[in-house]
Amino acid sequence: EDLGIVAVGFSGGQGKAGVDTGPTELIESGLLTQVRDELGYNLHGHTTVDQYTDLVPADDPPHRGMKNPRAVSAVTRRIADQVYEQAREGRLVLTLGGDHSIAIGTLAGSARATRERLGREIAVIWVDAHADINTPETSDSGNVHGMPVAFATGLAKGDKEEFFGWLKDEHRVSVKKLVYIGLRDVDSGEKKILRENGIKAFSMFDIDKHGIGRVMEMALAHIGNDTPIHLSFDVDALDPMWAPSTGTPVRGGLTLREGDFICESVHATGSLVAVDLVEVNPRLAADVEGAARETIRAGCSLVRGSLVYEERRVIERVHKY
Ligand code: DIR
Ligand code: MN
Ligand code: MN
Ligand code: MN
Repeated sequence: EDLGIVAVGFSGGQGKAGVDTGPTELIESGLLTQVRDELGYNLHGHTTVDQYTDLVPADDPPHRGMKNPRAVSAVTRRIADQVYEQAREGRLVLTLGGDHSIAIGTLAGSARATRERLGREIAVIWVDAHADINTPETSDSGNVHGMPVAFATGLAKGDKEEFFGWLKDEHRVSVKKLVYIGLRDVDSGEKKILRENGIKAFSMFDIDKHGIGRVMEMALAHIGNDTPIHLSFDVDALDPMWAPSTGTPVRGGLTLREGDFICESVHATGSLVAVDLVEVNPRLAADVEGAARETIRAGCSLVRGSLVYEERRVIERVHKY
């Protein structure tokens, strides 16, 4: 099987340095060699980390309250092309971030390629402690990593070309085919947006109430059978116990096994077209022993889960006889 890689060394969607080193650390820990040698994927695309330095302007003052708006717009525009080029070949695309603003690009690229190739709209499973659906106007922080879902769905509109005006209908995803899992820190403006648009969301409360197995059944039922799925996984969906090295950790999150189960369940549908793993910041939580190493391990586990379900199932098969 073929896998397109996009490795994004970008941190401009939020204020903490170091998240741009996430993909390098994931790759250096052996993620891509495992995917190639153990899971048997043929790798294509950008297996060295892109820093996008040519796209980051020296002067980038706020626009509509957004921080680094020109840089984030230009970088996500290039990411959209990089993902599109892999996806139009019919490859599953793995993007390693970087902060979650990069999903403006990954969703745009996979939505466009899936429209062209299959004549279909993608569904989005957004696994995160946060909803990332602020518009520039509702955002308190001005950080674009809190806005990617708003831009991808068209709830936030770009204006000039250099301020996300390059996003066209072909890049958009539908709020009807969007499902959240793991929410526990949602801004009041975002709650209003979720409510008014009838967006499906499974918070940590729902996971505690129903269990992750039932939540995944309901999430996948909402999307419907046979719909191409883009999985966007923010490592902060995991409890900080498993993923301490991330920019905005929130306690009371998913266990590593619940995170893996989400990825495995999505893989098992056979409908996965793209996976993002974002917000691994090895520079953070340096006071916690082994924090960066454990966060990277967790990230690798999530990616492997999204790419191979059968391998883990073998154990069950062996025990049957
Ligand atoms: C907050 C935090 N809702 C914001 N968002 C984060 O800045 O808009 N997203 N941390 O991952
Ligand atoms: Mn996020
Ligand atoms: Mn988050
Ligand atoms: Mn498979």
